[in-house]
Amino acid sequence: MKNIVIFGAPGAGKGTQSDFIVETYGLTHVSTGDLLRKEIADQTELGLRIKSIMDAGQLVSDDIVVEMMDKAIAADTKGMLFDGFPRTVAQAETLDKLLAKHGRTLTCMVQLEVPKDELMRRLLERAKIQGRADDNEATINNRLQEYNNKTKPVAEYYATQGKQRIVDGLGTIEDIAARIKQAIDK
Ligand code: B4P
Repeated sequence: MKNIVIFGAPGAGKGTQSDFIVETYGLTHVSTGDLLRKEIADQTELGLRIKSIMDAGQLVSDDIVVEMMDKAIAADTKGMLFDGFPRTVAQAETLDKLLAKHGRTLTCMVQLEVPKDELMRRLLERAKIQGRADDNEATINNRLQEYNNKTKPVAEYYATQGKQRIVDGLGTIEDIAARIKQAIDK
């Protein structure tokens, strides 16, 4: 059973490539961004609490996302693709513990590498199509800063474990998917 993390800066293509990975390996897709946005859309108590944090491009607290992941892992029987999680070293450590609790280990972490100007271009393009509240230039800059300060160290965490697979995230969606498959099957 595979358990995989897809990792990268905002706009690197995590959500986009997730569709391909879950289909190829028969995994359950869990996106913390999607789960959090659903809470906001449903106007739950949690949604009301996190809306201003996400609109400002900041990370939601570890406690909230960890609780969501605990439930998601407990409900899964197929193996999982973690999209947008972990985003801090504390979340990465917790993921190892949650997987161990269910007798699982992480197979690998796929890291999509895309230069900053292309990340900005993609997210501003998505803003025109989807109108997501956090896809504007000021908020994207905050999200990239959060990524550099809090999320990038997660890459080192997996490198130390020998689980990091770096993939060039530039090119067509199909070309990148082929590179990801090669990296996972290695
Ligand atoms: P996410 O939903 O994870 O948003 P994201 O980083 O922007 O990535 P996403 O998957 O949506 O975009 P993708 O790169 O696929 O997080 C949003 C917010 O939720 C965070 O800022 C934070 O507040 C909160 N959050 C989520 N998880 C959290 C956690 N664990 N802890 C704390 N807070 C958390 O694609 C971007 C665009 O690029 C798309 O429009 C796509 O069409 C395009 N694209 C993709 N591949 C392309 C390619 N090859 N060429 C051209 N365009 C491409």
